[in-house]
Amino acid sequence: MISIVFATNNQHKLRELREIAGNALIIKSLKDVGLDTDIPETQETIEGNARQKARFVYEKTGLDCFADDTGLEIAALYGRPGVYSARYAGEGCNFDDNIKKVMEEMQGVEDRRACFRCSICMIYRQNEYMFEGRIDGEITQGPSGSDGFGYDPVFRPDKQSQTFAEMPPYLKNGLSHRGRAVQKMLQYLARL
Ligand code: ITT
Repeated sequence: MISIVFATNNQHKLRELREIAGNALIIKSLKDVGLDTDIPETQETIEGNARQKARFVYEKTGLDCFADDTGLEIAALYGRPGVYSARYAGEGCNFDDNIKKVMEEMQGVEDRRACFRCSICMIYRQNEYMFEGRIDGEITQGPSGSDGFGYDPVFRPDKQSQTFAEMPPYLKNGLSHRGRAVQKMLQYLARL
């Protein structure tokens, strides 16, 4: 059984990863491997940030690991919040602050198309791999639902009647940017 460290400080992502991977992988948290530190995230693309986070944890631990960087890209906002999704409403902001800012900027905007993009960088047996996942959808008029995290209450995937936050986790994970990127990673590992 493959054991791999997930280079994240986001407990919601960790929970989703364990749900998606099921019995296919043993996913260790940073805490499990005794790493209690903020991981730098200073790049200008989600791919760059995923790589930076995975390399940081690999350099500190020497263990097989992967990192996920995700952005919500809203067409009418020229791709924002994008790589700035975590701190969109400013330093120290929370999920509600970010949603509030997006709702204000999208007030009265007709074109509500958006997508989530997830980049995963995996370092496995000293080699580096990238996996991508994307889901298209739209920004709702207001938040709805209490599952998930981040922007889930205001994102409804195409062809769905519920926001990610209204869906049970297995449904979100079956459709989501992260679910798609992780499936590619699992398929790759299964072939090795
Ligand atoms: P790590 O870097 O420690 O993994 P983070 O929360 O900083 O955690 P990201 O930079 O990848 O992670 O994520 C940016 C933000 O995008 C995140 O804080 C959420 O607000 C949002 N986000 C990420 N994945 C999401 C998802 O599946 N659904 C809704 N929002 C999400």
